[in-house]
Amino acid sequence: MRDPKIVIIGAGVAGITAGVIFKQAGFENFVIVEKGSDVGGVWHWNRYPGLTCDVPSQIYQFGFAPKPDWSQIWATGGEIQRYHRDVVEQFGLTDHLSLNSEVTEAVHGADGWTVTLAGGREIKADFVIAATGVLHHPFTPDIAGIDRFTGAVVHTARWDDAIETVGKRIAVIGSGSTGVQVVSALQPRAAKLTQFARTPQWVLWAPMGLPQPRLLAELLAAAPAAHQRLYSTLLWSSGILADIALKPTWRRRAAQQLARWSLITQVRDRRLRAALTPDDEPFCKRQVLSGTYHRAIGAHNAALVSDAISEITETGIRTADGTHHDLDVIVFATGFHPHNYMRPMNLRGRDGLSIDEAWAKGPRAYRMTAIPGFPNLFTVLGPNSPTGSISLQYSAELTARYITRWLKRFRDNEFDTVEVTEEATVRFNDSVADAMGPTVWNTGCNSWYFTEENTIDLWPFDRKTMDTLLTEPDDRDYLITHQDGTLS
Ligand code: N01
Repeated sequence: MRDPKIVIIGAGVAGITAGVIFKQAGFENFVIVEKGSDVGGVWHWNRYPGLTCDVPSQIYQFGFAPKPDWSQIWATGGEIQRYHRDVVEQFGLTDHLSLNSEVTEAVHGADGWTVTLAGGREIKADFVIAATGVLHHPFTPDIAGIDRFTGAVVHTARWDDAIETVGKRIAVIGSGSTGVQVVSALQPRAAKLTQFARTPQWVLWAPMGLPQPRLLAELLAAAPAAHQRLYSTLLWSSGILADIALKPTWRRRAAQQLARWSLITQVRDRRLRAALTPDDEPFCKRQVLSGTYHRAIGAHNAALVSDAISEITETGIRTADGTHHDLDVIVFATGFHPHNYMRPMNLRGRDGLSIDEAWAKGPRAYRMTAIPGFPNLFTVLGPNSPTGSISLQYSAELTARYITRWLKRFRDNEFDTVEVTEEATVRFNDSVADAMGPTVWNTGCNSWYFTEENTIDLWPFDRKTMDTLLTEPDDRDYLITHQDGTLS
């Protein structure tokens, strides 16, 4: 029997899940290295005003850590961050954590993995689990004059509480989920709020500030079995969301009509409504939810600017039509580099193959978790993860359990290295490309779901298919080496 040594990179949803599932399966010899100063991943890095999860909290939680007493139906970022901290403590991960530990290099050699941290510390491991997340490299566009501005500049994913926004003239650049939330939060107390939204997005009305009834919390706390049933029911009913995304049925059309209806009923001003009307279909991009945005952007102190930004000056932003907008604060709600995953670290697999070489044509993996050329390395919430159609926590738990199958076999001396084959990866990615055809994501919008190679980096199957693909590894899809050098 061997005791596999495991390095989990990242202490967000994926890393915490991997840690808990490994522990529950009897694997204790792991360290979770995290570049941030706290756990939580996006919920640690994102602290902008108005941050609220757009997935109801009774389903945006780990299956193994039900929380009965969320204060809102859609919890705020701060409460979700505290939940992650509590889970880490409750499930005994604290001693496994190494915070402020950025991995700069992970190299596979004859004696397994060597993981190097910024500062030079090396960790040897039998397995590396890349749980590095999707939305964690902020994207700031390179707009001419950006360094000239004398006011405050901030990206939403690196919010600085020292920035004064009350009574200020604020620009918010971007109209995605983040832009919509931050506009709603800052508008009421701004002197003027101008949103630069070169592409409007459909905003589906939802009462995001709705409190979760205290009685419900008490009932769920008193009856854990009922809580588990509620979670399972919510998981099951979220299949409707996957169905809307995957198939062009009446359900998709009805949901799209709701988004259109939200705009028509919320925005009476015809010019503003026209400016807020997207060209693409609702749900093509990650659907934005808000109960406050349309009111905020229509307020007397708010303005929507659709013209492209031509430059940033010392005192504001000039748009392509020549108008200068005087500003005190510029907020970039311009999203992320979503397809970086574990990069820019120097990750090298068999024969020195780098992840950049392996992903020269875009990020790809087998069933979200294995990459050809990288033995004993798995991703949790890797390429093609179901952002926005299936619970991420559920997907991470399923993937982590799948990985434990390999850990058990390694422990039992059944192999030394395991690496997915190129053929199996191509086969899987071909099936993904085929299944993308009828999805709503493929109806002609420009979203962050697309890679530079024009593939859609999402999960185009339902949850049942995910269960099937990630329950038991299929040895035929893997190259397995044994201690005596034999291959199977
Ligand atoms: O980022 P985005 P986001 N000039 O990429 C604009 C999750 N999330 O941070 O569309 C002007 O969607 C860009 O314009 P365009 C959620 O999955 C979840 O808002 O390229 N504008 C776009 O409007 C979400 O989908 C929660 O024309 C420029 C915006 O920036 C994902 O994060 C909350 C520009 C970027 O939108 C990302 O959302 C928040 C330029 N040069 C986020 N460059 C939850 O509640 C870019 N833009 C869980």
